[in-house]
Amino acid sequence: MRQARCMWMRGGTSKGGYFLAEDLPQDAAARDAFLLGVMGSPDPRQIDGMGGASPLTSKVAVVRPSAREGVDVDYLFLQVFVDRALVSDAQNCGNILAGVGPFAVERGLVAAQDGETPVRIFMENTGQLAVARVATPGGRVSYAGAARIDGVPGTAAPVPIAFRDTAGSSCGALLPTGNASDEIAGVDCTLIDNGMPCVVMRADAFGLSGQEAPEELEANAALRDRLEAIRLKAGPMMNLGDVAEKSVPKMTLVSAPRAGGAVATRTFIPHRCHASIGVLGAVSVASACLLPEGPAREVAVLPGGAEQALSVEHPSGETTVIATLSGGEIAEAAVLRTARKLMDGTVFAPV
Ligand code: NQM
Repeated sequence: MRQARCMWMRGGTSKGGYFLAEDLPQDAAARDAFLLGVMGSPDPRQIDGMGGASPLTSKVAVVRPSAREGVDVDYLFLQVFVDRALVSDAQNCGNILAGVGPFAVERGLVAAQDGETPVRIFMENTGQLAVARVATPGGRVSYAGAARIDGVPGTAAPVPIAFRDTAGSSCGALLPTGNASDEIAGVDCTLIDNGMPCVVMRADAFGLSGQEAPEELEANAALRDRLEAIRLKAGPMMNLGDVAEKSVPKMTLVSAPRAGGAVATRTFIPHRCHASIGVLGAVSVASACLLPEGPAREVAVLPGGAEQALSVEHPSGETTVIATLSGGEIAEAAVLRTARKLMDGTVFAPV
């Protein structure tokens, strides 16, 4: 049995293990084998591990003090696949990111201020910076508060997160093909990356309303096959190479908003349908809505102004992306998340 110090946290609408880099095996193959054991993968039920049998609850944050100027900590996100023996650093995660600030303060990597502590986080997966504000009344992390996010019951302390320069995080450019719209397998797609590579398509291109429940969409084998065929073609077009074994790009179906928001979404991540939407996924889809043309713009209702609060509707409510525009482009995107410490202790795995 191998063991490691670990904190289990909910970050936004995801959940996973948070580790200091020094507490994990330094060799990547040994680290990944350990994390598969921790989660109980590969197994659709993850019965022999901590994972929750969903990609949203089979996630890991590896955090270390940063050697970079003006940065507090470096954060590496790892997706532990549920039913495959695969650990991937090919994507970032803005939900798990919400727990990184509190974790860094709790582990003493960042000195807490009285009131609120900004934590500057370098996101290693994409080489970009996020600033999270952690509630620290009396110099201690507080998880209690009045902030509410859809997809999580109850309320908690707010963790506002700001992103800058996320365009082209993994694909090299906001629009890796240079186009707002490309046709793949007869479907009009926006291939976009503003923090998360996404393929954005109209739900009605698949004969859907865009309001279907995730379970109904997941049960639709013909839809899943069509989406995967498009995804495998989109990967190389987005400079992501062969994406057969990667969890990006995400596949988002958009339709007109129904609840007063900017756009309605259903997102495959990429094979399971998300219960809500990823944070950086929402930033990328909101960015697609702001393009002058393309499938998202065709259905979106935009609030207008230099600072636009774009409410991205999803199966369990909405995620608001505050986009600050400069010269028609998004200069900064901010989201409100919450996080909760669930367990602090030692986790074990057979390897
Ligand atoms: O897009 C799920 C999540 C995510 C990723 C996924 C995320 C993001 O909800 O920033 O948060 O798309 O795999 O945690």
